[in-house]
Amino acid sequence: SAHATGSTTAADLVVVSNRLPVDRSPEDEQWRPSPGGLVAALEPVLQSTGGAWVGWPGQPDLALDPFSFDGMELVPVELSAEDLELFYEGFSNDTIWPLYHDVISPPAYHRDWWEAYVRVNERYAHAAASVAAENATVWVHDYQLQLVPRMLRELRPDVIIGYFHHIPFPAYGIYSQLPWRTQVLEGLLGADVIGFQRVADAGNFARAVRRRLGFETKAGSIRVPTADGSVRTAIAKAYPISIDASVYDELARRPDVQQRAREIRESLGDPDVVLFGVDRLDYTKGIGHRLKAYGELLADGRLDVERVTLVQVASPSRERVAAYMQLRDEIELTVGRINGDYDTVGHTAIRYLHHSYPREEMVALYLAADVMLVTALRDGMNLVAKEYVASRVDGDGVLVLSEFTGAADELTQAVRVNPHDIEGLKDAITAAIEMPVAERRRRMRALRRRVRDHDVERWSRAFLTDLDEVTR
Ligand code: GDG
Repeated sequence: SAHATGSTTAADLVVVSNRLPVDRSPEDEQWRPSPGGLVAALEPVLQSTGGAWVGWPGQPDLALDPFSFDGMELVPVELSAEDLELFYEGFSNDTIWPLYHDVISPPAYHRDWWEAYVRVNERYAHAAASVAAENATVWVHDYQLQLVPRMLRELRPDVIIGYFHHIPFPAYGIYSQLPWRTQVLEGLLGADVIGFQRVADAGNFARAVRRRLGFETKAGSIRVPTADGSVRTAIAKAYPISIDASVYDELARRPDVQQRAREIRESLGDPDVVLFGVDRLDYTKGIGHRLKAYGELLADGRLDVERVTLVQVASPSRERVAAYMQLRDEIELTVGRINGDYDTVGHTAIRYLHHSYPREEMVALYLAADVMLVTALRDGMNLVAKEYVASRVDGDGVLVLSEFTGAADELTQAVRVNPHDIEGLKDAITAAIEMPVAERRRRMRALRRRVRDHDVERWSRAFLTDLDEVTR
């Protein structure tokens, strides 16, 4: 029941993110909601407040007027092919992304990328300023838009501004590489509330502000001097994001989804143990480390392909960025070698899938997986870990979880790993496979309680409540 009609109104709540929460189908040109936790959490709030969402509609050089969709006002920001190359693929995904994930891949610093980042952030700030009502609340999302809070404050000193950072914020020793480190901090400090995934990220940010700008920070409050010579307070605090757990719970209880989970196991040759990994094909996710550990377990004879299969979904991501092309080549070479060495005619070591799947299929895969492998080298949160837990309505299944994810702060009953320690990772995988059923169930019960009680609705409420308490 999604109707798109042209309109413009002033909104009391405005969400700003790189992408609008809709996709236009190339076949029938109709807008459809893009599934995701953020949309699920914010859509009801926006609908009840008559809110607006500012973002890129997903196609280059598409000039569109604001339109209503599903009870929200959508405000498209136009990005040219050049903007996408310099601002999105360049500065966002080849400078900030690797730098903020502890330089797993070397960040590239290019002045023309930075100039595009400034120019495009200005465009988002103007779009938000144009749609926000008097004294509205504006909630800006993520690393592509770090300059928007300050730009927006200059354009619209009346609005309350929140910013949520979905990825890690690195230690100062790493952050300080950024040639524009001062401007980015000043950009973020335009917000009244600056939210992070983990307590450690908020701490890293506050330290960077102290070291770089010399502002006083105390227990998450930052004293920011203003142009008129007074001082205002910005809050830097952790709000760990989550998922709409009930959606996964309901899907996992559907008979057709459970039937599909059984079919998946059958089509894999009915192995005793299914190991599962699903990630965007990204160098932060530790897919190579996971494959190395698994390959060695097969080589050592500790695992046998007649008994065990690894299913790895690697969804296509950022395919025009060189580091991602190189990663894909590396991963596919490794998968080919392992399969060539260990496959039998009837059984495969790794079922590798470079595809994106509908959510039903994802949940069926979660249900089919005895052991879920999340081995990220650095990850803001990692929602896959939470989705696996929420999908295990049978109370079984083991989560192996990297300590370098935000999720590890919360999901303490997972089997914790340091993915850099290949021996430790191998031991964790075998421990997960051999874990007695009583222990599996005890751990899963605690994990499920955590995810159910801390869902995405609670996350957005916590953030918006803190924003509500800001006074101008
Ligand atoms: C960033 C931060 C933070 C993946 N493949 C398919 C598919 N997915 C879905 C997963 C999950 C989402 O994509 C991935 O979320 P993650 O949290 O695991 O990782 P990032 O994409 O890197 O997200 C991260 C997050 O923002 C939120 O703040 O947790 O740390 O890096 O929902 O299920 N979904 C479908 N088909 C696929 O093939 N349907």
